[in-house]
Amino acid sequence: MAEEKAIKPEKDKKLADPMAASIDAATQQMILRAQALGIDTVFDRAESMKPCNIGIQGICCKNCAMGPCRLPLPKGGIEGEDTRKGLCGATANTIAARNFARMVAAGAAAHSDHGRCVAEVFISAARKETNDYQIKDHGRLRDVAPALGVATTVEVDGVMVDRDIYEIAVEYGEKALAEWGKPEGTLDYLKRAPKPLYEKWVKNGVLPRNIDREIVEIMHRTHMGVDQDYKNIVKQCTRASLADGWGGSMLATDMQDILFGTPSPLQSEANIGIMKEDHVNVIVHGHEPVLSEMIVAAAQSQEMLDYAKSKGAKGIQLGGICCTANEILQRHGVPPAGNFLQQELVIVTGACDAMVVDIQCVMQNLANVAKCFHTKLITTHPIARMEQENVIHIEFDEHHAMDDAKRILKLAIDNFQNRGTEVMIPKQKATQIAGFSVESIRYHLGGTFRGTYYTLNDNIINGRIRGGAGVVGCNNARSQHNNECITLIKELIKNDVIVLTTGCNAIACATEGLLTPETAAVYCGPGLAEVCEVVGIPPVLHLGSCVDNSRILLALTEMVAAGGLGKDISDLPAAGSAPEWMSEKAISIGHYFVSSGVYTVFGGILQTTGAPVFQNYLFKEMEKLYGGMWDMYTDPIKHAHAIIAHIDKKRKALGIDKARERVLMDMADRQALSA
Ligand code: SF4
Ligand code: MSK
Repeated sequence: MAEEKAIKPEKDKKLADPMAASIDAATQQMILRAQALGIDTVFDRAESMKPCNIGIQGICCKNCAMGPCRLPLPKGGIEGEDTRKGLCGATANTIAARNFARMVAAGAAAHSDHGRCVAEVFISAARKETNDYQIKDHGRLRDVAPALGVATTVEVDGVMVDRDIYEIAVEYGEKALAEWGKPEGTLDYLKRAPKPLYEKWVKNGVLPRNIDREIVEIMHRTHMGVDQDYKNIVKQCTRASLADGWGGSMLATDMQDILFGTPSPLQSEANIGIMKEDHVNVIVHGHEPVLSEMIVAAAQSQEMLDYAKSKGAKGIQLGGICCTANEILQRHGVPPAGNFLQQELVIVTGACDAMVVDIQCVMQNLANVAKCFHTKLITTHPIARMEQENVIHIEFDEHHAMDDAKRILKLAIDNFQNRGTEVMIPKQKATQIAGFSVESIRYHLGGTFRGTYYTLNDNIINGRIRGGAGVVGCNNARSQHNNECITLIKELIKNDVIVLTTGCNAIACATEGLLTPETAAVYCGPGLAEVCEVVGIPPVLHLGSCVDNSRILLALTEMVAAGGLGKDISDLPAAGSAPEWMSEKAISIGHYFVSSGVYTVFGGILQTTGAPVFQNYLFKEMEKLYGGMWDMYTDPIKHAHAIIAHIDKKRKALGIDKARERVLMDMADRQALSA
């Protein structure tokens, strides 16, 4: 029982103010409960540990044992020459650029290694080495196969016929996996980008050669005494981040869609209140959907349902945290129980019978919180284990995936009877529509011209929709949970900016009820509200998990292809944003968006402020190379208006700045506009 195992609150320990820590009532309630039980959470730890003032500015180097070398900005700023240097002579620009590059490398590695694992499962399924996974979405495979040079038809007796789908899958899977380490050439998927963007990458010499090489090269270049030109380091950041966005992440999304189905809109719920007192509650957390897909299937099996009933439960309630949540939400409607900062709190309910984690964004303190309750914490991935003794490791293997999933579920079901009596599940949960993809947006916003992004572009040209913003990323305990995300997005949709969202930001939107078509009438400007009402979509479209930011790249590419809004992504009235970012993956995402021509604004602080010349390169000079640039705003309203100002600048450049009555235009008219 929770109270028996709880740690006594430390005297004089600083505790978070729940109201200041989160805007979400369920979160506030669970923070209070944790504090009453003497269980510390990330919110309390953020009170007692403040960030290092030099590290946060990006100007601490620990790349060799002569350091750490710390280069604080002089009080009053730098006048004249910046003479700061480390023992080896590394300047503040070099140090900050190296630190930034290592974040890109870690982020790109995380996404891409996830993609590699999916590729391996994909190949097993294609070769029929496992019965648990099939090639599910044949149409999607046929659509993307040519991008890796895989033929979908074959000549038989002089006639072109469809190739066997499993034959295509084997060749596609093997070519996909080769993208991580091919010895020659450049990544095949880069050619999916608009031609002018691809040409910019060629001109600037940044086409990634293979995924692993670009990440390794960052680690080499940032080793002591190698690359000491911040511009050259940023160039490698571009290569590695493109290898993530247009490589590892995009391949992961495609292969997951082919294996598990391309998402299409569905209804679900979100927040801790999705947990049920009379059900076995199993929470999956992390990023890779390969195991969680099996857990979903196992939880729906009669065998498991009967077993749960035999132990006194009414059923099995699955829920998710972080991006594993988004993966099983978008394909099966399984509701997320919360986002990154809520992971400890679902255990604090006392009703979490098992939490199953895979990779990324999993707090080690989960083990300490689980120890205070009956919760079984189960790690499943060979590269992501925990040192605490109460953690169970059940290693997942795609060759007996269903058996692994059932074993995990049985553990959870057996544990149902061990619950204490002090269960407290907050009531809060909200309805959401999730599961948008490039394909479903094309369908919903394609109007009578379904098959293109015609209607979306047309509504931007006629001014009903002012522009678009991809608002993505994490929560960060240094700011009020969900506040920056929600304040920013409400301001954007109020100003007729349609929002595409992924990751924990999407879960924040869901818990705040922004992912329903009805939201439009309450929060949107008149133009966006009208479009949402006519089409029946929410003003904020949930596009999935962190690797699914690749969907946003392709949605922008579709907008360029549909015509009327310029010739490149950088011409579009669109922007990117990560208001509550915390992960290195967000830096890789931000950099591939910037390098793809997107003005990208981060909330909180970027660890670049201690090196103003380097920061200026990211914030201003990069625009000359790729058309996109970084920016940073702590205030979410100013953040929103920086995006709106950028959208208006692009509208003006396109000649569509004057709001106009909707005019029906044909393709020639729209092409004339972009000429
Ligand atoms: Fe200091 Fe240079 Fe070593 Fe960095 S690489 S810790 S700046 S001596
Ligand atoms: S999970 S990377 S906290 S979005 Fe993708 Fe959320 Fe950020 Fe992790």
